[in-house]
Amino acid sequence: MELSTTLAGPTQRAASLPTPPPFARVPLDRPRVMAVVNVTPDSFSDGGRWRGSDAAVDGALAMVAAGADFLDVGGESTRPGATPVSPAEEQDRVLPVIEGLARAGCPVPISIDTRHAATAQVAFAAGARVFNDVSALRHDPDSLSVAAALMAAHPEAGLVLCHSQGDPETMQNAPRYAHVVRDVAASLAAARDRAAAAGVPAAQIALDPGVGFGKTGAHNLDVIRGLPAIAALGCAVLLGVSRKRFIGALAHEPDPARRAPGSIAAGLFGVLRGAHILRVHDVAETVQALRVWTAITHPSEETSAL
Ligand code: HH2
Repeated sequence: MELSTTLAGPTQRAASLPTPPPFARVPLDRPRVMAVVNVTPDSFSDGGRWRGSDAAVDGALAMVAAGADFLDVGGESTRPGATPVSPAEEQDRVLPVIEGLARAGCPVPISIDTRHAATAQVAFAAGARVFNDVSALRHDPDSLSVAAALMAAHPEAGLVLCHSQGDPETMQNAPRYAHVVRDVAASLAAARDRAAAAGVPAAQIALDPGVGFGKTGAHNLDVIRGLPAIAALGCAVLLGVSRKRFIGALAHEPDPARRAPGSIAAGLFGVLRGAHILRVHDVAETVQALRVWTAITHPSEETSAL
């Protein structure tokens, strides 16, 4: 069998869809990197990484220097089985970092990774311009109206709606779907429509299939393969596979900090299938992989002069 025939199915691109408009002012004409800045004691791979907010600010700016296009600051772990934290505690963790980044003139948009409307509000007041909610505005009853108000007040800002089934505490207890790709795409379409009905334009929305959020390893692989169904919804697509449990299982690597190669493999495949933004811990490694990827997939003056 011809190699091209063998590869036709799984490597098919997201059927030449138009490029979505810039997300939080970042053009999506090439794959972009969102760096994870967790200021939590218990995140599954980088919990406790920073000793204080100054170290987190320095670490985040180093990730920008390494090529990150967004910084995603989070103060609550949403790993499976995580204990929820109060909005007040979450804000104590994230605000000094967002304020420090804003003071330092951070050149890329700062995202706040939160399920709490009040945290999104204070984060925006401190300078954040992306609201990333892994519950797609379902966890906190105020989130829909707050997201709509923030997006209206800041037309250059972005909203990430991420699919999850259940809450972090219980979501990995036997997750079930009739058809995981169809169910996730339908749920994201509904989340987008709900936000649109509240006044958020589709151009300000990115959709994320929520790898690991109420999904088995097989579900995760299916949603990555099925990304064209999500890209077809017409919004920017964000994908977070970095260091996740299914990468560890496939790579036989129990240490999350050693899962960059597997994460990059999954991320690049996601880009081929329609992801515009990869949420990653290993910024320099991912940026290098994407530069080579982009040079091959998007011939330019630079590549023809090699
Ligand atoms: N994954 C995590 C957290 N936030 N946001 C989006 N949009 N997509 C994701 O896949 C996603 C996310 C979980 O990863 P991490 O932040 O590294 O771990 P923890 O939740 O333990 O802090």
